[in-house]
Amino acid sequence: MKVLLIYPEVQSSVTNTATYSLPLGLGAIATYCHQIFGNEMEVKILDGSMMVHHEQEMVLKEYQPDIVGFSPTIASMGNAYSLAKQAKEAGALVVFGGVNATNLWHLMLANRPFIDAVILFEGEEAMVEILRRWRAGFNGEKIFSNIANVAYRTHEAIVGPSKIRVFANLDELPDIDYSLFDLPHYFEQTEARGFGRAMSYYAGKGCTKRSCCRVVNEYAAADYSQQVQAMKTCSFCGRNELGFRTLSADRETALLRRLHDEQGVHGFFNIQDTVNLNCEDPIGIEDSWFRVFIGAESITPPNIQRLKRRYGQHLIFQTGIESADPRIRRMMGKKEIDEADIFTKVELLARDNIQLHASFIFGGCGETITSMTTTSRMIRRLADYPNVTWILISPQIILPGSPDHYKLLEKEAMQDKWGNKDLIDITEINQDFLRFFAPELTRRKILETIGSIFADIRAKTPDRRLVLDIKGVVPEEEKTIAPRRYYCG
Ligand code: B12
Repeated sequence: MKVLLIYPEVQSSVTNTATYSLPLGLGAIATYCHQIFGNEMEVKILDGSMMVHHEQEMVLKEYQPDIVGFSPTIASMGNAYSLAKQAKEAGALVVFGGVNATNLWHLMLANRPFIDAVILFEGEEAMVEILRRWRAGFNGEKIFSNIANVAYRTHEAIVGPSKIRVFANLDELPDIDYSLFDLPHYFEQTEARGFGRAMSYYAGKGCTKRSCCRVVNEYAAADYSQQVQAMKTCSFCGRNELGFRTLSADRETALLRRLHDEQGVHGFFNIQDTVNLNCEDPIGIEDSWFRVFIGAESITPPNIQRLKRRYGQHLIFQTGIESADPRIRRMMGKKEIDEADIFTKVELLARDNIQLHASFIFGGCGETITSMTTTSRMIRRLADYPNVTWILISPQIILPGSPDHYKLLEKEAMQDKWGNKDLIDITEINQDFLRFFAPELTRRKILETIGSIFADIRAKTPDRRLVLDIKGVVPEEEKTIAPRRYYCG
């Protein structure tokens, strides 16, 4: 049984940060299935951050897989469709998974005859069951019927899952087997880009805003969707899981020590949305740095001390500040903190030698020239702090499943335009969003503002390794901004 798992190359939202992240979702699926099927299953993961679309086409052709699984984002969906068509024409079973597919599953099955099934939410158990049935010789819709999380097509209809299953306790999942990735090539890239031997890992899923409910293993599908839609999350977030689950502290520690001792990893990106603030047990790796996500409001002296005790002295906080205007932050679903608060926090971090990677979004609901100017001023000032080492600004991506996407679709004309699209042009949908919800702004104005902030900062910090990064733009737009990405060589 030959399985090929593909993270397609990004097309429409340039983010070269891809070089530090492995497709962990595919790693998780491959690990889980491999554990069940052992050598009966041959599996290969193609990482579009390290190989271009054309190379993926070539491998797909040569490898001749029986089953191909795709994990696209909004920004790589077009490439995913074209590879999926190729795979189907070569006779493979084609399944999609991941957040974007979970949000668009119905349209995808309606519009793309070359997709056999979409696996919603967590894919481990569903994928194992599909492989089991394939191996047993099932065919047609029998491969997919009545499996939790699986949506598929019959001759007559599109069938959604009746049940959703997730791992309430993440400790039941095996550690991702990193040897399934092309690690030599990956480390070559992280080293060439100045990160050293760095690795991404997850220590949890969900975020604190999703933690309103206790996660259980099984839900009726309608109940799960209703609960997801009832959560008050950040307005721009396209994620869709319930709850905030963390690995146990000991599991995280063991994973990190193994990566450190066996793979020589000295830099860790914890991609969990909000770092676990409830654990202080030292991990005991003092020669490595850790980058963690933390909400601006959680940057307090006790939390700093707690995280230093756990992760050591070389900490980097990645914080989505998004806007300096409390009104816009509130609209985005963030806590209402203002400019002065943010600077107090940056100074707190400076005292503890903690670096800040700060990100911002321009063009959220209610954004005006004035609010964007307030944020621009703050960003320019932040660049004066030596411990601020990364500034990322993006025009908002209107992600399927996000509260802002729903809001746009409430407009009748927008429902007609976007309601049936399973391939989204990120610039066009952003322009439509601005017309309705931030009418003082245009995308061009936003890009000009980002360009001028970067030009000013570049002029005043010619010798500093301060990264000026942008995402949510297409390549032609990116050229007009000229980001400064030391990590890209
Ligand atoms: C790390 C990360 C990145 C990294 C690297 C990604 C990589 N190489 O995998 C970087 C920084 C490069 C990145 C870039 C982007 N990202 Co990103 N990223 C994430 C993040 C924080 C974690 C993903 C992760 O690894 N999770 C851990 C794994 C174990 O979980 P998982 O991926 O969800 O996988 C599980 C299921 O989804 C499912 N599954 C996933 N794939 C598949 C495939 C099959 C076949 C099956 C059966 C199941 C399955 O099973 C898995 C195991 O349970 C998520 C947010 C989040 N926490 O999910 C956003 C997220 C995935 N990113 C998102 C976006 C929008 C982007 C960008 C477009 C943004 C930008 N910067 O311009 C780019 C696009 C990059 C691209 N090439 O397409 C969105 C996607 C939404 C959407 N509708 O597309 C997310 C959900 C964040 C959000 N706020 O909404 N990202």
